[in-house]
Amino acid sequence: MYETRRHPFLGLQVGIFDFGGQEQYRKEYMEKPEIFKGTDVLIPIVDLHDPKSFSQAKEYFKGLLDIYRKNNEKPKIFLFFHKFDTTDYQKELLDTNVKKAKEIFLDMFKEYDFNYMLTSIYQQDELAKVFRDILISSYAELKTHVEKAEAKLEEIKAKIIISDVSGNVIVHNVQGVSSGLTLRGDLRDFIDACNTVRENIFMSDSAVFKGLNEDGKEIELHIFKYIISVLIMKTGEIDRDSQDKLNMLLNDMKLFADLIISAHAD
Ligand SMILES: Nc1nc2c(ncn2[C@@H]2O[C@H](COP(=O)(O)OP(=O)(O)OP(=O)(O)O)[C@@H](O)[C@H]2O)c(=O)[nH]1
Ligand SMILES: [Mg+2]
Repeated sequence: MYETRRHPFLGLQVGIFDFGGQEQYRKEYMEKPEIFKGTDVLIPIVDLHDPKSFSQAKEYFKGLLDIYRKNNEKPKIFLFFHKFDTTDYQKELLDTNVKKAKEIFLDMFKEYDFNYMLTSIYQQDELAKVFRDILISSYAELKTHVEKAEAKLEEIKAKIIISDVSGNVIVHNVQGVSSGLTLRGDLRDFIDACNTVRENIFMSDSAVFKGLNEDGKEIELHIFKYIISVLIMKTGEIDRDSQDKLNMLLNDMKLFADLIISAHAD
């Protein structure tokens, strides 16, 4: 009927429930409203390549909203207009379907904290950002910090990846470093190892780690408050301006980590 997974993100365990869309499954779990209790975020997904399913999808979503009404809960809703791509599908039809889908679905979530996005499995980087934004949507303050960091990264002449200690990428300026939401394996292992050293040997909340070779290649890892990691990769000295901006970024990320901790406490 549904699959569940846990995904660590910014120091929280996010529980993900993936509900099967087939009729027999829907029938079964819709009769058990308690399954939906405690939902923070609901992501209804519309298949843009299958306009014939739109009215059925609408009925399904209405049923879900009924359940939330009965449970007396109001999750945040992010509607995905999915398969927004032309893989085995015509551009003209896709455009028609987007228009039609918007007419059908956009007015049904008015009473909710609601957003929609056009998504595709072939746009992994976009999807990763969408999920990141959904996961931090409850914390308005965090969002401004992420946006600030995003802007600053463009101006610094070093490769930088900001992630949580589990390797969920928050922002970065390096091509090919992340596949979707998570950092590539070797760097993830590095962060994990440093984080263990931080905890077991340094016994402190924050720590800095460095590695370098004879060619002047350097890698620097800052861990802030056991949650945020900033990985910096440079080849040789970086200019003064970049270094200043980098220091500002590090300060801001330290604050960011503090904010996450106080948000968790709330
Ligand atoms: N073109 C395109 N195809 C996609 C996209 N996402 C998924 N698919 C394809 O759609 C088909 C169904 O994908 P699933 O992920 O199984 O769909 P689902 O809604 O989870 O199905 P149920 O769990 O049975 O409800 C697969 O063949 C996928 O490859 C997308 O963004 N674009
Ligand atoms: Mg599925």
